[in-house]
Amino acid sequence: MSLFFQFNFLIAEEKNNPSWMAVDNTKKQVTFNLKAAYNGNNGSWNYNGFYDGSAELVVPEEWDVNIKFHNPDGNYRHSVAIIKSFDVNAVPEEAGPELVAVARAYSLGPEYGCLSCKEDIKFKAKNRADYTIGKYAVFCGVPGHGAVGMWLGFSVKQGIDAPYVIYNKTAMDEKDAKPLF
Ligand SMILES: [Cu+2]
Repeated sequence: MSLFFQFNFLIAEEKNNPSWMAVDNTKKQVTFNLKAAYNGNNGSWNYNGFYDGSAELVVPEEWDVNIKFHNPDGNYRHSVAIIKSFDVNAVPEEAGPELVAVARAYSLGPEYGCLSCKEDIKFKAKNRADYTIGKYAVFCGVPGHGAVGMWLGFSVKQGIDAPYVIYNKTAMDEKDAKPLF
């Protein structure tokens, strides 16, 4: 491990337990309540007020994950799809099931999204044999949404015993309303 990596690790990894995360350590289950269009941040294209990877959800490998997705908006469709991480200069324009990187980790028809809808998205935090780096994104698959920032980081990690969330406030505009902590 390089010194640079260690330094980065020390400044970046503040572990948070937000109000929208519920953990059952015995059952190895974590629930994330993700509300699309939580506030006006990023033109309302956000989850719980976060966008552009300003929150990263970190889950131990083999845990059961339930993303309780809620889009209260009746005007803009939104969705959730766990896709591979990407270069921020080459964000996918949309995401259908073919881009989903973790089995069953997507809402119904992620490239279409839904209006005024709720869905439980249940899956196991697993890395595929052909993709072991553990870095993903919670991505709104509706065309144009993820590309303008409607995504959060998502990581599957070995060697941790509880889920947590990392905030990266520098990814947000200082004029933004507070996200849900
Ligand atoms: Cu969206």
